[in-house]
Amino acid sequence: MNVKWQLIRILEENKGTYISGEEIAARLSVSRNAVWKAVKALKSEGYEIDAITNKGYCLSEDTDVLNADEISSLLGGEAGKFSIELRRIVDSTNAIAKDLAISGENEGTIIISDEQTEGRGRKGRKFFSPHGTGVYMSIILRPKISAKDSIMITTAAAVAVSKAISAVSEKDAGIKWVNDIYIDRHKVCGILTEAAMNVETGRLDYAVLGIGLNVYSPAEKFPIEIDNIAGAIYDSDHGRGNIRNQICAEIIKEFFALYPHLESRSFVDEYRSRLFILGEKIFVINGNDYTEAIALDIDDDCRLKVRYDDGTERFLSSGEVSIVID
Ligand code: BT5
Repeated sequence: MNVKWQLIRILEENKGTYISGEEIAARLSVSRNAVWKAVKALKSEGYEIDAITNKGYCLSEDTDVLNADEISSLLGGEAGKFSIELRRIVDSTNAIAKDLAISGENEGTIIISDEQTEGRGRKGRKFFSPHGTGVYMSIILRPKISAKDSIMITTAAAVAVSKAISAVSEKDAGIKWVNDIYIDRHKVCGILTEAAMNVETGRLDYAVLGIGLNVYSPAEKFPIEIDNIAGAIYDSDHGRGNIRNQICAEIIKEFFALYPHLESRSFVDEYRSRLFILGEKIFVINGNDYTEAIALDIDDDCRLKVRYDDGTERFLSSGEVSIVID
């Protein structure tokens, strides 16, 4: 364990109170100068650490900084299966993970960023990914499934994220078919799975599972174009803690518990029970067409069964249409 990581642990244990440089140096068996250097490095990564002569160092109660070592430690015995790479700012974690997957990177490599400049959604849409408030994560997968089952990656992830949110925050997180997680009728998370098929076998060569989650609302509000849609687990003024690392670890644990069951679809009942749109009026979007319908159910392939105003019923596939809630 390097000095920086051991120092974070000590500061976390004493969060909100001062601990002297001398005591930290003694505990880590390093010089006070080495402690000071590690503090400086942590501050540059976003940790709010106060330093007062004769009192020492104090980590602000409101610190919530993403940290790959902390996520691994929260994964416990599972940690060895993953290689977690943390970035401060990237264009898109999915873009990076895709390049790595193409160059042969193993399943279980996870890219997490604190900010994205080109966060992407489906069909060329953008995913707003500001600094310090969310989690933007892409997981490289090499699933042994047929390409037609790839939607199951997204649906398993939707179950995993909603369970992880509820476990960490006790908030009720529901799924909007097919890839969005909502709290109080606001979108807090979007999921984008990008995959490549091996044309000879019809199976997936790799898949990149991208998850974007608003943990805190941004202090300066969401951009106007998504202000009505977007929400977050917590308001911007909510007290912070080690929440983002916990959520990352929970999502990884929950997703990889479902991952062996993509073909058996054993989690579809849970997906269905978390869908909050069933029985509700929705609009089916096909190109520029918006058609009113009632969402009735999903089948085992996670196609959405809807009834249109004229009484006709159809199964919609997520590749063809999107929906908006009323
Ligand atoms: C999604 O697409 O919601 C999938 C988003 C996936 C983002 C992750 S972040 C990590 C990884 N790296 C990436 O580059 N992407 C993935 P879609 O269903 O097409 O929804 C996009 C729409 O959501 C936009 O057109 C906006 O209306 C809305 N939106 C954009 N940013 C949002 C945000 N931060 N919170 C809530 N809604 C947002």
